[in-house]
Amino acid sequence: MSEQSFQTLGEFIIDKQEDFMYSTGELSRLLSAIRLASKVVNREVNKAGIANIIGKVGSENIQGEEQQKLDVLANEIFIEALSQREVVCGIASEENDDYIEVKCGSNAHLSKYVVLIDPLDGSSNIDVNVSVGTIFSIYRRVTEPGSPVGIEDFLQKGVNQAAAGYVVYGSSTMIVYTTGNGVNGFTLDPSLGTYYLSHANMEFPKTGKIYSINEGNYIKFPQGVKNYIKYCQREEDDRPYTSRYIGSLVSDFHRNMIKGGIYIYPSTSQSPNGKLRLLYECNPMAFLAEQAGGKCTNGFERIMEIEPTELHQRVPFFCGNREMVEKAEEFMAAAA
Ligand code: AHM
Ligand code: MG
Repeated sequence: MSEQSFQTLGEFIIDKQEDFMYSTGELSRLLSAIRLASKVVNREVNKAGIANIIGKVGSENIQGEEQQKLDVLANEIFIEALSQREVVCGIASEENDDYIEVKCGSNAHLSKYVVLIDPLDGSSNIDVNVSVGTIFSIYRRVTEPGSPVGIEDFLQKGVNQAAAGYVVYGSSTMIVYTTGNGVNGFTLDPSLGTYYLSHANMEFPKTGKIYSINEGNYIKFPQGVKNYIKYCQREEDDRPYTSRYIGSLVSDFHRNMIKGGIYIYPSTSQSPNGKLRLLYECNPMAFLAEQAGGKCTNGFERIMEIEPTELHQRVPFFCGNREMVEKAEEFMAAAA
């Protein structure tokens, strides 16, 4: 193990604080709050199987408390960690209809950051013991600090992100994030409860051979996507490619960034904007992808330049190796 491997996430955050112009340490404190909340969620995710058993026993007692769903619990854990530490002035979550104004303490409303979060993405995978993740996106507010946060603080283009990242609760738990100076990954040592820098300067390999898409929906896909899938399957040059789809965006993205691949959730005949949310899922992944040398579009235009119009807006999503995304875009343009 190199000496660098012993750098903890806490040390890394402090080291990098100087990279930000006019830094007051606020973004560092915010990232530390996310780091802490992720450990609590990790503990809950890890005992999901056993908690279920306890829940069944518990439901027989007089209190009759129901087992809380993990995505609801994860939402509460992140919101609490972020608001109690007074490191943000507002939070928008995939789990909540509207954004939350944080005004619990004297400093919160002076904070200059808002967070958008998908607290437990792919949560339908929990029942079958498959990896899930948390996705977060951080912006500087556009309204004056001291005034109440407004919807315009959240409806910002992805290019304005100050930081973004994800936690993958997998065979090991990792935090991967960017503040616009590359992408770094940290693996949790569960015995110490400490994240260590394990993947410095993560980058997509130049070429990739994996395509990730829910092919069960093939019949509903646009012609360009159908043609691209056929291209991936053709026996020619370095093809056919390998098909891998977990159905958990964070895990599919993580694998593709390490091994080289493309993830697609396109529009379908039933859902013209696809399934994934621009603000909670696509923008943060796009920021990470671009920082790792990849590309992210809706099939035609850059995800991070789409003007958001509502909090829960959905967009078609093509994300991964630059070359692969550009090839898919060629098929989309040809069939448009
Ligand atoms: P969720 O936010 O409701 O969990 O949905 C997002 C998830 C992604 O993690 C995953 O890539 C996708 O939905 C899978 O959708 P499908 O089952 O339609 O393929
Ligand atoms: Mg989600």
